[in-house]
Amino acid sequence: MFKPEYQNIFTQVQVHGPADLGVDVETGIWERGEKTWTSYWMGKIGDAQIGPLYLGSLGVASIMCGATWFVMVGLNMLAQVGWDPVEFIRQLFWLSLDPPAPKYGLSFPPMAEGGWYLLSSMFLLVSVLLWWARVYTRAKAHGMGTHVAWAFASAIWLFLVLGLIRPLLMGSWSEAVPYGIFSHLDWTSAFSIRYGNLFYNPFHMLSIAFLYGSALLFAMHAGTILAVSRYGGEREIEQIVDRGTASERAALFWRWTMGFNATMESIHRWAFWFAIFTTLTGGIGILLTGTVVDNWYLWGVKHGIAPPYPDVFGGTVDPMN
Ligand code: 07D
Repeated sequence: MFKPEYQNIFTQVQVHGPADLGVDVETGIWERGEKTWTSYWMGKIGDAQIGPLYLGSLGVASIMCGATWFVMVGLNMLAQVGWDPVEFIRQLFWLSLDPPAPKYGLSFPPMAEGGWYLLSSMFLLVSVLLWWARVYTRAKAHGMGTHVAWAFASAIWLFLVLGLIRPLLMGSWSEAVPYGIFSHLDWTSAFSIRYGNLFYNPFHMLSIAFLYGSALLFAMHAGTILAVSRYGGEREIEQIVDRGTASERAALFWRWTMGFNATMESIHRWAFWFAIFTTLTGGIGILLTGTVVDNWYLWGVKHGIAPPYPDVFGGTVDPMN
């Protein structure tokens, strides 16, 4: 019989006890916060207990830099609509803070012609790096591994390639990504077309395979655990030592359906590496574009990946020649 409660996206059980302040950890110069409260609605999607929070020096500095970037971008957009808040909201998706024009190369342009873009970018960069340091140091302070920090580093690698490393190699800040909703989408599309269709870039192919693979793994893992949660399957780690029926059933299910099963540990290693490889390969693909390879379609033809167009219009021509 169909039991809709098993398909519910909301957490089914909320248990409230005394506030859990967590294990004892080093906090540096910052006092450890002890304020907590509970939220029924947060309890629907996660732990109902909010807090205690710990921002620390790195967190405060990161948020200040991030907020500076955000406000700089916002004020530039507001200036573009003559400081009219209604027009700001109406045109928000089209507004954009753009990088300098190509003529400025790697020099610092006038503020209104990309100066604000570069200055704000510096704050964004520092903010992201400080947040990474916070993730790393908090993990250390908790006696944890630094896995989350290294996965985050992979995303930062792609972010750095797009906004810093590739523009430096190309000799122009104009190569960087604009800050705007539609403008960054247009940039992505124009980038692909300019370099002969990114679909032929093998690292874009890999990145997509890992991105889709991450989604598939996530669905398989989440589905499996929810399916055995009636046997306590969501207590994943205990299942390794506290052998019950949940993980055995889940493992056998996969051996029956595909002949092989991941383990309670290895499924998380699969997920971790698929996520990391999405942005790691992506960053390599972007780094090579325009620096080593100027047209991915012609590159694909040359290496037997893509077929050349039929000779009816005089064959495939390199638009750069
Ligand atoms: C972007 C970087 C990390 C971000 C960090 C955060 C802030 C602060 C502020 C909250 C995500 C920094 C912090 C900004 C936030 C506030 C206030 C991670 C990022 C650290 N593509 N494509 C990919 C597909 C096409 C293009 C990746 C599919 C076209 C370009 C991925 C399709 C064209 C680039 C992917 C498709 C094109 C990509 C991104 C299908 C034109 C990249 C992975 C089915 C539209 C990027 C190698 C990711 C890349 C990228 C998927 C099509 C262009 C796998 C499925 C042909 C220019 N594409 N794409 O996780 O790595 O990003 O390319 O059509 O740069 Mg693509």
